[in-house]
Formats: sequence, structure tokens, C-alpha cells
Amino acid sequence: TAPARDRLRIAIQKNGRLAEPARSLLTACGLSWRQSRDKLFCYGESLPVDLLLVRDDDIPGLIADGVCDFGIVGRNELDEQGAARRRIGLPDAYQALRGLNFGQCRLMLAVPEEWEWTGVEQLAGKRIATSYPAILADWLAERGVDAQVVELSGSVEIAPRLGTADLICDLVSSGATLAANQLKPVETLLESEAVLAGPVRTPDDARAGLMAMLLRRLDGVVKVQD
Ligand code: PRT
Ligand code: ZN
Repeated sequence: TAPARDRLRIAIQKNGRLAEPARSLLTACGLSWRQSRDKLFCYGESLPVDLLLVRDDDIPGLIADGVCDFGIVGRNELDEQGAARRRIGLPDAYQALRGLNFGQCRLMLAVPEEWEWTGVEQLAGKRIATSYPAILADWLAERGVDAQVVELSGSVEIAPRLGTADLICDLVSSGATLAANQLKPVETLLESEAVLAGPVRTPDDARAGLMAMLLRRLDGVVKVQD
């Protein structure tokens, strides 16, 4: 177990889609930081709450290892790493505590425009390119579909044209990327948004009170979706 700490650490994305909205949200909760020189760690001024600026992919692991207490990350990333842990028999190590009402997108299956989509049975024997192999494998298994998952870390949408896959499973927001690649969305695996992630067990030290306070402030600041 990680050692006791009297300051809270929150991991947020350093650069990218969630970086600015995550920082604004925490600022709206009354947090402020001394600008750090190395730009990885920001020391909390108004409250003992520090920021770690990292790649979004690292956030679930930082919570699992007890290095950070909270993180702001897409539900897609949190669920993928959670599903991957479960597939190798590891226990759950983090959970989504609050939806934050930004970073909305969908994890979807998309097929070449000329396909006539008749349902998941059509996927038998097909190759599906994705950066979300664990979520996709679970989804296929639940439906009893035997398809091949091709893991790609980026540029998933060009895989069908390159011939490395027959279809894709990727994040979609406006749909413009799919259209530009002559693909059409056919099934939604996950409705995602940025979430506040935390550990499955609250630490038993000064951080517990800070965590509860921050959750209360968040609930006052995040607008509920109707
Ligand atoms: O460097 P780092 O690893 O931290 O960043 P990253 O490149 O992995 O993540 P980033 O900043 O691209 O995305 C962070 C999070 O934003 C994601 O994990 C999602 O939770 C959320 N999000 C919301 C999105 C999108 N919308 C989105 N549209 N993430 C990615 N996309 C991509 C998608 O993969 C596709 O390539 O945008 C393209 C589709 O967009 P449309 O509008 O053309 O449909
Ligand atoms: Zn990433």
C-alpha cells in the first residue's frame, strides 16, 4: 500500500482535448497552483491539492498505484484499462466517481460506406482495427461473435483502406473523420465523457477530508445534463 500523504494529487491531461477543460473545472472548484518550471507537477496554493500533468493513458495506472488520488480522464480510457485488467485477472483499482459533462464522444463500430449493415452476425471472421481492444473483445464475447481484434495505437480510420482491417471501432464525436474516410457508424459500444476517477477505497489519512470536499465542490460546479 502507498504511504500516507497529507496533500491530494490530481492527474490531468498535459496536452490534448481534456487538458484545458479539466484545469478550468478545478479552478472553478477554488483550486489554484504555483506555476511549476518543469510543467509536470503544479504545487497547490489555495489548498493542499497538487496537479500532475500527464498523458491521459497514464491516469488510470497512476490511481491504481496510489501515486494520484483523483484523475480526470475519458470514460473510454478508464473502461479500456479496467477491462484489460479484468482480462488478466487483476482486481478493480479505480472507479468513475462523477461524469463531468465535457469530452463527450462515442466508441463506435464503423464499416465501409458500401456495406449494407444487417447486424453483429455480419462481423464473424472479420478483422476490426481499434485502440480499445479490451472493450471491443468483451463486447464481441457478450454477443458471441468470433471476429479478430487488430490493435492499432493511432490512425485507426485508415486501416480499412490500407487493407489491414475490414472495419474499425473508434471514438466518434462529429462524425467528420469517419465520413472523410468513407466509413459509416453502425453500433455504439460506449457513450463516453470526461469523468473524475478515484480509487476503489478512500485513503485513511488527511486526504479523505480533502477528497470529500472536492467532490462536494464539483457537484456544485458541474452542470447536470438534462
Ligand atoms: O497525449 P495524450 O495521450 O494525452 O492524448 P490522446 O491523443 O490520447 O487524447 P486526446 O486529447 O485526443 O483525447 C482525449 C480524450 O478526449 C479521449 O480519450 C476521449 O475521452 C475524448 N474525446 C472526445 C475524443 C474525441 N472526442 C474525439 N473525437 N478523443 C478522440 N477523438 C478523435 C477520434 O479518435 C477520431 O480520430 O477524433 C476523431 C473523430 O472526431 P470526429 O469529430 O471527426 O468524429
Ligand atoms: Zn492518450
